[in-house]
Amino acid sequence: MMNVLIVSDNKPLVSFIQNLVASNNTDFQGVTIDYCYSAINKKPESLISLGLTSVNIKSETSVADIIKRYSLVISAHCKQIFPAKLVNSVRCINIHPGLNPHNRGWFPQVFSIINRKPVGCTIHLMNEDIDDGFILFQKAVPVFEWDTSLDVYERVQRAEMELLERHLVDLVLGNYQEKVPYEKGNYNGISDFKALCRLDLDHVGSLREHIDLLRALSHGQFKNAYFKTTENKKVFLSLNLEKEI
Ligand code: 0FX
Repeated sequence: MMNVLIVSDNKPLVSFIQNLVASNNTDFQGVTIDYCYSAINKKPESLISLGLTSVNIKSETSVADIIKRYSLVISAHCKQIFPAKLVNSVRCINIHPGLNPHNRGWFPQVFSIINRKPVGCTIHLMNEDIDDGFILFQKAVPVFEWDTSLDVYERVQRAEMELLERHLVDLVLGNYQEKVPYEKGNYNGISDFKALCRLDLDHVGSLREHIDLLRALSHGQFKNAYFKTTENKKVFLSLNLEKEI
């Protein structure tokens, strides 16, 4: 008997995993999977409707309980960073929407559109550093000149699902080779993202550079890029790109 905990704040991903497990139940015989969302999630309703319960992965008592009960913990886009105690005590796997070691951290595709580093998804063992650790499975996705952040993100999410479809059983059973990332790569935090959002209207650069910045900050309804009016009010903007057929 093996107990697995999946912590996710991403409805499409966790519902994909639940369906995968349900339709391949013979592969998961002897495996019990519990599903949780993180306690800091402010809009958990859709996750609760899938049967997920709340866990505070930062609480020492929750961590002690998880260590006792589970032999594998999977983060499928969890909002909380796993504490060192947890990753050093139980096998922890992260499903990350970026191509490690490039642009680890926040919103990898946003930074990849700007700095042109590769993007995709990575399933890796967790260590104490963010989005670091031995790589188990990866898939790169292309970035086109007409993509916004949302276009690339949707491509990455499809790639995550493809990898999970092929390898979820391997992850649970430990059927994989661990690859050491060939370099530490680079990391972007939320403050780097916020700095990009604050547009400097006097910035001088090529039009290509400016279009890249704006499309990297265009993601559906999110109000990311802005400039300030003379009355110190924010004006949000995003870019709409349409490639002719
Ligand atoms: O599932 P996820 O990609 O993010 C989750 C966690 O919320 C996040 O904290 C964690 N680092 C990640 C691995 O898993 O969904 P999301 O809605 O938070 O973000 C999805 C994309 O939406 C992101 O790549 C860029 C875009 N976005 C998100 C926010 C919150 C924006 O453009 N602006 C924003 O303010």
